[in-house]
Amino acid sequence: MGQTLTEKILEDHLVEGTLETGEEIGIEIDQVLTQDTTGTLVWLQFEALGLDEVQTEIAAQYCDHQTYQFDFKNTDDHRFLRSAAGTFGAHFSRPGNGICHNVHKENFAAPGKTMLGSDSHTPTPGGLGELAIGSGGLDVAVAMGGGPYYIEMPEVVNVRLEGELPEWSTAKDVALEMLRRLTVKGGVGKIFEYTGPGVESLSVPERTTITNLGTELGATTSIFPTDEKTKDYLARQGREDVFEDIGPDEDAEYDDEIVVDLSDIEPLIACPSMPDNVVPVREVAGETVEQVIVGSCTNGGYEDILPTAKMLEGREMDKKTEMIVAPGSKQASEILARQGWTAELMAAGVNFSEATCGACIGIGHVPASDSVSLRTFNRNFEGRSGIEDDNVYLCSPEVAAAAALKGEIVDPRDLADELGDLEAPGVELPEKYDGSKADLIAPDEAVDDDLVKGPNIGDVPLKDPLDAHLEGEALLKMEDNITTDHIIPATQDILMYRSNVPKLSEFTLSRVDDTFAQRALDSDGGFLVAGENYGQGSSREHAALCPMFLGIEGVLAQSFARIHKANLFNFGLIPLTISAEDYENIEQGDDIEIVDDVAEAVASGQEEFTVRVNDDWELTAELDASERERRILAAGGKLSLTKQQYENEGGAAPADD
Ligand code: MIC
Ligand code: SF4
Repeated sequence: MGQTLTEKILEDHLVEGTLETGEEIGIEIDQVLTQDTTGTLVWLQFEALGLDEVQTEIAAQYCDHQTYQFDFKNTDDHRFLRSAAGTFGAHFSRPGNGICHNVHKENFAAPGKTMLGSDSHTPTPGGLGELAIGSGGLDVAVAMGGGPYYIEMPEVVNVRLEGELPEWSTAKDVALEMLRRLTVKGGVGKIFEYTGPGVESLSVPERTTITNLGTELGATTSIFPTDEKTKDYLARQGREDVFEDIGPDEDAEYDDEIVVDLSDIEPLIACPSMPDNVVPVREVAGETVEQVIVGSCTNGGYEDILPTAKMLEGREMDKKTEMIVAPGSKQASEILARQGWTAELMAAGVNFSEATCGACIGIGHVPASDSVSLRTFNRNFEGRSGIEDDNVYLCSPEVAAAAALKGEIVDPRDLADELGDLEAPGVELPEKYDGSKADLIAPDEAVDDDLVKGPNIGDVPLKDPLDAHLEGEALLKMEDNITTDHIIPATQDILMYRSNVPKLSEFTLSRVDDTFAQRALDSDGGFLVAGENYGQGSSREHAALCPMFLGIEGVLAQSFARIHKANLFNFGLIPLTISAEDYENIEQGDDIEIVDDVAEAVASGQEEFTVRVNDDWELTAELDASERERRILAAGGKLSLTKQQYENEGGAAPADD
């Protein structure tokens, strides 16, 4: 039987387990990526583990999320990250050089390699045939020290692309179509492998837009085979030498198949406030738009900004609308500037930002109250833009530029009819991606050889081993699809405490209930209750670490998002699955008691737990955990467990068993 591309790459990197769906496997990691808001904990944990040198082929530390450095704490984080990269042997990308996924794609992504990153959009280089997975920071620290990364072998789904995209339809619309069909939880436990005749019609940047947005489906990752287009892209980046011709066998067997006919795709838009709230643009046409932003790791490349420049060239934006271009990388800005496109955009009324995540997480360009903002980003979770009750729509750069011209949401095809001389810009790559590398510091150019920690950078707290008896109040009952942005928001006022867990914890779940953190501290622990897909979105391990710091013992939810569930194990919080009926019956404030001897039951592999509610009624909750995850939970988290193992093994290979 033939193999899928996923199976081929995993088999090449397999160090434990077999490639059976649902089985836990350990894989060797070739490349790691960290960024500024998760990276500080990565390196603090790397240090706490007693590791002293990066073991992966490539490790890259980017400073991209909070590059404006509004507070010395941000700048201290950046200085610490530079010192950690220098001390331990990672590449360092300076603030303003660009968003991690964009800069990584340009400089390091390579077909056939495995990669782990402490950011949920790490799958982006899947567009070049790299198997790239997002995870919590501790998993990245361990992988960087040479340890395997463990996951449950996902289902591999074949997304067969047929036909070619019509004019004005884009890769973003393909990704939005996937979200429309499958929803934000449709990809949990799955890897999407793109195949079929439609693949060759898409350029590498278009493919990476699709793999980037695969994260919003909850997928483990998404991947494309390589071909002449991949080779050509790498050659234009001056890295043809890393090209490998890889793809699935012709008779590869997949767990499932989805067919997407590209020729049926029309301009789509995700309405507030979930990426899967997708409709055709024409259905919401006419809505006044006050702000348009083109950028982010999804659509912030040269190839995304150029179409908007072509559309705006020689025209002026509507007077009601502001438009910001936030390039994904300095490489993109530099090439656009050299070619004169920056000036064209500016002349049309556009403002340029430095290359940063910024507005994507509410840092800068916060929309006005009661206004519509159209963004080419990947997430529009409520409040993420920096204002409660926001109205953020997600769309392609073409739809964004059309709205800037018209001052309202408009299908670009209709605008083209109206204007008569507006041509579909299509996709164009530069002859050479010849941006400067001045902002990328290689390990052999490092300027530091010791860690530099400012006063806001603290230690990572540890939890005690799991107790036999767990009891406490249901401190908060939440609905479906609670994101990690709800648990630990990423806006500027809060982001600057990412390296200071006690302070950051004060903001835990503040977006759902601002009395929560204090109530948790006062009640010395307790439980969280949630509906489906708890913890979707970002990889930030703070969303598990802060509840742990506040004394939370566990989460009872109908289902969990993949990365967050791994983070709950990593920080010693028990994730228990409950039925929809039991979820309905539990009330906030109820007393929750796990009747079993929890420490014993977790260690012995018990799957069903009896939970007594208010000493009145009982429910059965399930623990779906591998042996390794049970050991982590029992030890009070992965940091404690891995530390013990390193000590016992005298610093030997950091496997989790
Ligand atoms: C996001 O898009 O939500 C972030 C901010 O990039 C996060 C990482 C973080 O919380 O620092 C992610 O996607 O993992
Ligand atoms: Fe940055 Fe937004 Fe991409 Fe996250 S999704 S890496 S915040 S641009």
